Amino acid sequence: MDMLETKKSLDVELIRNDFPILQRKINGHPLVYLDSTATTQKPKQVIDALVEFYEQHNSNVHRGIHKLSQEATDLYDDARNKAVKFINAKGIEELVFVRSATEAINLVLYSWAMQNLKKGDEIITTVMEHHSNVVPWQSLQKDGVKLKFADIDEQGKLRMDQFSELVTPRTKLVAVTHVSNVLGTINPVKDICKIAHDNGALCLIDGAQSVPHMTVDVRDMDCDFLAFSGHKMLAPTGIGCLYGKAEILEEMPPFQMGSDQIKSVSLSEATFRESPWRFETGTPNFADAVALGAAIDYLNKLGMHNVRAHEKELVAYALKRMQEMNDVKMYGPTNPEIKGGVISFNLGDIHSHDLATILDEQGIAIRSGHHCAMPLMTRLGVAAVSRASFYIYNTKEEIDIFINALEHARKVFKL
Ligand code: C6P
Repeated sequence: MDMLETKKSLDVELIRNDFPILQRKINGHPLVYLDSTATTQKPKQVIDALVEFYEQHNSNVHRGIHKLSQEATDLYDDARNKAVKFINAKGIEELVFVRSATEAINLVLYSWAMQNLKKGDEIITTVMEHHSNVVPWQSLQKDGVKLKFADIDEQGKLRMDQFSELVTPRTKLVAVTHVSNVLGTINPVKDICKIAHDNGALCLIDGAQSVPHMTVDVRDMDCDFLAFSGHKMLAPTGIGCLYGKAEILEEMPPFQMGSDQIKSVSLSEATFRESPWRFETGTPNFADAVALGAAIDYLNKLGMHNVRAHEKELVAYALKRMQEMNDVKMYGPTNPEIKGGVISFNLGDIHSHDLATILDEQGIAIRSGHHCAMPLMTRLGVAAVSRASFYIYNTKEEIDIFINALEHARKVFKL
């Protein structure tokens, strides 16, 4: 037995008991859920928090002075404090609740980039980005803003040599993912932020695939913005966060206009409250925010270093098993130290949708297609890939079931 066998980072059996959906059968087989990169499953602690909120505390926040409204407001404010601490932000003024990572990036587009960028300014990003960190910046090209992409090397690592050359004093924004949702590559975000700052640019990190899986410390990383989604970290859909440095958010106008964000309104004009309220207009998604708070409690209890250690162990095991197979082409690093819990691959010339269908017949959920990363598909020279991704509730036994299913698919397709 090696160290990995003897030193269990998480008690996965206990964890699995918390996830009602893992008791389900799919097509007559126990569910093997290998699609947490798309969205994670929810533990009963999070589901219960949502139910309890609606059953016991539901009321609009920051509006009423009655008891229920006070309770709802306290729970909502607690949830924000939990999110602030989770990423080591300085205070609540740095944490804006949004619907998702995508909306967080769009907030930066509308409230910062559109206000500050002009013709000839440059944004540097990478070929491994999710569409949500490409398409918003493309929309500025019509105003003469240039978008430049750093490439990856043959192992799927960001070419830092090229990236450093692309960032110049013309660069106003660097927008890079922390972890690729396809390659699993963990980017050196601290170095990336430093290079951006040395050239006078701001740095936005897409944390959609890192915040749920590892310790992310915005002060240590020194990013200016960080975007992430609750539904990828055990929480419900429709709640996400934008972190921004206080001094930058304070200078930004609101992205949407309406209620709650307002200090005063006359018939001709309005003045706005400070961050984060200025950016959260209308009735916020307080119930899901409270459930996000419960998800953060759950992850803190496990310990984010244990979450990362468990995923590293699973990805190392899956990589080893897949490397032993014939006809498997994997994309992205094969070193678990620089790879999140994501393996994208193709099996012979089987289309990824066909493979996903065959696996689904055996209760195994993987994702197939372009994974909202079409520029990366073009760079890899493929139309689509299959993707297995792991989280706190996955086991090596499930990886064995997955590998057996791949072997079965090879036979069916006569590879
Ligand atoms: N990736 C996947 O299956 P939203 O949809 O806003 O919660 O997250 C968008 C997003 C942004 N950045 C990265 C790196 C992402 O992986 C995602 C979502 C999912 O890969 C759904 S397409």
